[in-house]
Amino acid sequence: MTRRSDHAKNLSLAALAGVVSGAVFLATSELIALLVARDASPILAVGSFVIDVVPQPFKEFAIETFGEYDKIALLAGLGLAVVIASAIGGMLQFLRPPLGVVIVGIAGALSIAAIVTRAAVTPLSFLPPVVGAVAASVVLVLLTRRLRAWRVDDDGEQKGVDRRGFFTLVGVAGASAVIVGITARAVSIATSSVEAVRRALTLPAARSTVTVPTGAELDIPGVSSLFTPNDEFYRVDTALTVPTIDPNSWRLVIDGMVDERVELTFDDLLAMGLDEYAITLTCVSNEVGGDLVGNAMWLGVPVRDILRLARPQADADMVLSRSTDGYTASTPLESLTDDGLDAILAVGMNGEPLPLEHGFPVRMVVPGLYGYVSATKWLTQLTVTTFAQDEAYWTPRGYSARAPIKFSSRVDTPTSGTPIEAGRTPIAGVAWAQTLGIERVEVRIDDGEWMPATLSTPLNDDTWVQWFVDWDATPGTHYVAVRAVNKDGELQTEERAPIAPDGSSGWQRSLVTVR
Ligand SMILES: Nc1nc2c(c(=O)[nH]1)N[C@H]1C(S)=C(S)[C@@H](COP(=O)(O)O)O[C@H]1N2
Ligand SMILES: [Mo]
Repeated sequence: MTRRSDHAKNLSLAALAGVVSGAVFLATSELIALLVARDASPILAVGSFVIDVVPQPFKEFAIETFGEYDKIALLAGLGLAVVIASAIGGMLQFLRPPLGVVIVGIAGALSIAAIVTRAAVTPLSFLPPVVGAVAASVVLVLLTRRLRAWRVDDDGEQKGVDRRGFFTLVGVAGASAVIVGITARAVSIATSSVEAVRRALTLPAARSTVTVPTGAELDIPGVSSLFTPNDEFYRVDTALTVPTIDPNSWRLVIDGMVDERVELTFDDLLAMGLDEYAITLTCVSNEVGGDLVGNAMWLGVPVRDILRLARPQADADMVLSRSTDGYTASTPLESLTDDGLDAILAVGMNGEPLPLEHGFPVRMVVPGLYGYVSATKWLTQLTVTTFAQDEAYWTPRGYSARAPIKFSSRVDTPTSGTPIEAGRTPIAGVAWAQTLGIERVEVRIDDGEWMPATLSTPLNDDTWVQWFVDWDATPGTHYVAVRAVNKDGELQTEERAPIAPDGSSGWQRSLVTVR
């Protein structure tokens, strides 16, 4: 073998030793996290940290490109980064010891830094990365010693022994890391007993229910159902892993500019009496024609009744709601106290307790405001304050502190991707103008006249309505445009706006192919 190819082989083996040590780091820290500090998994802490610090355009890119899989994509990217860094660490340890161990130490330090930025830090939170770094360093040192002995120092028979020693250690450490790492994570998810608690939970019956009028749901294939099933409801949040809160230990603190600080248990909240509310939720990141909007039947308690217990002071103008994972939203106080607005703390969604990913056990839902300024999931605190004094999670990240929903309309069927047959076919979709209601929806084919659509019977002014027009589709490609008019008589603006800083606008115009 030439010296050059010898060198290349040494480096690849050193890289392999590094990758195995990296796996040992992750697996050991997952195991220790499972045992002593569940929220201190280095990979998840670093992932959450990345979510909080990446610039806004990246986040938008991730949501647009990966959609619901944005978090899986992030973890895959992080995994790749770990593999590359570990391989480099292995090569450095081989060429210039102890530089590889230094890299492991840096990884441990970065993990600790990421963990302490999380909300749920405990005195034991530093243990998983520290133990992980120690275990990884030991394995890295042992492996590079063997490798050096086999490839550089030994002659003759001893070479075979060192070679076997190297590969045995690679195999044993690598396989154990994979098994321990995956098992620890799986056990951590499975033994989060909160899902079991949720399944066993029966919420009290609603004192008042929402009557769904006949004609509220159109019978047209392809149109969004009036109520969005929970498992199809869009999910948007900054939580890399879904927070798990046991309702038995849940507390809501109402503090800040109030006459009396109040603390409520889950039972206190239920004892206030639950009512049904149909409210359509919308995300500020919803593009024109997008699907980050959904309608649900919520079961909950008006926020105004809860704030009243604490008696907000006269000069307050905002409520900063906080979730267990540190996320915050700024909601105008008057949107929560107005008697005519059904801002609620929800515990139920479409007939069951809130799903974990939609905020179990308690979230806020406010008609007419984008989710990021109102719909805090995993809610634990309501701080009465002012816009001058406090800001929420998205405010320094390029989004408005106040964000009423821009009313909009969407075509559900036909879609741009699927050609349709010529002949009579319905064009149908949904339109929403939370708190005001939709007056009218109009559809235009190509450069034709705007045609009035037929609306479903509205549930209330806080929910979307379905609409349709009967179209005699002629072969070719056609532009289908839609726009709505709200009950104030305002026409949906044609002017295009991006989602930042306060929501997209414009008319949806989609190209439909007719055969
Ligand atoms: N704790 C927490 N609550 C949150 C968020 C979040 O990131 N963390 N995102 C908000 C945003 S931007 C929206 S649009 C809604 C989405 O609620 P959903 O996931 O139940 O549809 O939740 C809001 N509540
Ligand atoms: Mo959102």
